[in-house]
Amino acid sequence: MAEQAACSGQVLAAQNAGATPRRGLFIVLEGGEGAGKSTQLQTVKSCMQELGFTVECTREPGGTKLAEQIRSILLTKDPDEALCSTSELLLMYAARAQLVRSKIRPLMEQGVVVISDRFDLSTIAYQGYGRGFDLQEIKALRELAIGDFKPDLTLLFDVDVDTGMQRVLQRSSKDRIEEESRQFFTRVRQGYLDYAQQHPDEVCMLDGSGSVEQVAEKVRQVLQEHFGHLQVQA
Ligand code: T5A
Repeated sequence: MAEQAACSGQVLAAQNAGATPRRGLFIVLEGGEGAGKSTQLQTVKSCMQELGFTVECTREPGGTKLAEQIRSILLTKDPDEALCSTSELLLMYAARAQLVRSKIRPLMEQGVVVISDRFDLSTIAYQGYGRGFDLQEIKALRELAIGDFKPDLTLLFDVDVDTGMQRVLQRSSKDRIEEESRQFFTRVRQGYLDYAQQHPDEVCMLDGSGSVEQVAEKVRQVLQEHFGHLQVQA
């Protein structure tokens, strides 16, 4: 029920906007650790291809040569020097500014559908709610880094913190941020839930606790509802 309500505004907006997109689309997958978004990236990609779109996938932080170097600083724990939270926040936006300008926007101008594993909502959830940065300060940095650029649709995969952490624990190694506490990830999840509730026209929340195939089926339904009516330009 909440899922349908969260999605309906975006469907109407797309229909009212006319049948033929003049540019590509930008679709983002979001969620806390182990929510299953990277697993569903392939579902989103193949579904949009089946609808006739040319698709490119990327990720945050990263996605370009320079932004991947920033990712490495962000996610690799340095035994000699801790990365401070302010540097972490600024590096997230440095990577994002680079990715939007050198990859996402140019691809969209060619009519490509760009799908990203994480984007700006991650910063609100992790650095805002998780680390405690003021959301207005984050907003000011966002405007500097990417202006008013935002996704056409964000799919938010939601699982409870324990389920997500259990899934991640099964992996052999954790990155620097994955080593944070359960309380940190509880705040991150709250950040996602608050944003989704406040922006139902931007975010479509999906229950990520079912099997991979059950979640994939919901993803296909949502994409069909949002983009199935669009005509792909030759
Ligand atoms: N970050 C990022 C910030 O702090 N601020 C920012 O602004 C940005 C952009 C990125 C890190 O950077 C932080 C957030 C992150 O900590 P990452 O390597 O990209 O790091 O890692 P994550 O995005 O967190 O990826 P995860 O792999 O942890 O989470 P996913 O992508 O949600 O989960 P996924 O799909 O890899 O699945 C995890 C495990 O669960 C299984 C999978 O097989 C896998 O083993 N799984 C399921 N199991 C059962 N049922 C399902 N439905 C399942 N779906 C997946």
